[in-house]
Amino acid sequence: MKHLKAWSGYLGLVAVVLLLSGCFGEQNLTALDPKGPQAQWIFDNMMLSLYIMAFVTLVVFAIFFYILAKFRREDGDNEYPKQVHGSTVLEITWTVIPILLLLVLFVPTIIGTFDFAESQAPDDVEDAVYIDVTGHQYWWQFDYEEGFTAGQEVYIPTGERVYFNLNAQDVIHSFWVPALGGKIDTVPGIDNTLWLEADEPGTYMGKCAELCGPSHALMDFKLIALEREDYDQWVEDMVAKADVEQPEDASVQAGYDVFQESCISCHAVSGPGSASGPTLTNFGDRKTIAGYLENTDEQLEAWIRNPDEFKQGNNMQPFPDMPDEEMDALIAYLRSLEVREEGDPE
Ligand code: HEC
Ligand SMILES: [Cu+2]
Repeated sequence: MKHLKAWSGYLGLVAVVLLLSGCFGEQNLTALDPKGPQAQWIFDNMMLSLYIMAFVTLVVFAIFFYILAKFRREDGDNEYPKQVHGSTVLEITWTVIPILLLLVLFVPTIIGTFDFAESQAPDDVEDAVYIDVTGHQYWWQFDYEEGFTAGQEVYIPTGERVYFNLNAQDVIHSFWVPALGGKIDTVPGIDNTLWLEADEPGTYMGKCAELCGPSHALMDFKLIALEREDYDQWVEDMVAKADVEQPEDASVQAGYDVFQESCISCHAVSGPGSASGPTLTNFGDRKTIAGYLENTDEQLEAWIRNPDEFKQGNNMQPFPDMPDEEMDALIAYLRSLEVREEGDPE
């Protein structure tokens, strides 16, 4: 009975793990369900090493149990069997086999590692996308060649390699989109490079994968892959939006004034952006606030009044005493900062 209980406990644990891995799968936050060629490559090699390990384990255990059975002491065995010391054949065998197995893993690993760090598209590819990534405590900045900046959400076209040049402003972070490929550190003063490719349009979760301070675990971002023509449209809209200084819509003028007064020192809404806070050119399109809070008006107000409640140790100034009508105007203005329309492909 006791054993049965212990076993049902283990089974329960397995069920929970399976359930949890299910949730991760849905948010595209798993390396076990690859959505691009690089992630597929990593997955295949992981499986290869798993099969090799399983094979070695099986062989070793098979020999082990065979020997246990064969050399078991029988009734009447009162003497030591013949003792063997050293065997050149065996020594060579168990040295050569692991070398061969390691070579099988080594060669593709080296080829892949160099391929992933490729920083330039081949000459015959004309309109490859290059994006500069900067890690900050605790948010991500994405600078596009077209002269605009996005924060927290990076847009790429599907079906082609997109080249990232990665850096950090303060401490070491690590850029990781598990469903699309390998992670790479972003290091102040050092340029690291990585390309990623998404097979299908979709939203892929990203994480900071290097402990970088108290809110490290909340340093999430999203990679949004669009078909090439939708992506080109998005770039065009972002370029147009990044040129706008004054709001086009007079109803948000009051909020714009509050923003100019209190927020513009850290947050750009146009041009190539700033480095002290996320650029908000398309904040209205964000699925989340600060990478992880649902983007609702209530959450937005709570964030502006006390960001530290959500992300401990972050570098935004709190505005606990902002009058309600200023807050409402400000939120209306922030909502107007969008380039995507309802019905645009996700
Ligand atoms: C001292 C600089 C500073 C000031 C002033 C400031 N912010 Fe921030 N803000 C930040 C930083 C830094 C972050 C990123 C926080 C994080 O995620 O770690 C941020 C994040 C945000 C975000 C989330 C952005 C995103 O991409 O999801 C919003 C919205 C925001 N701020 C609004 C405002 C508003 C509105 C004001 C003015 C009332 C303001 N901020 C004033 C520095 C500032
Ligand atoms: Cu980080």
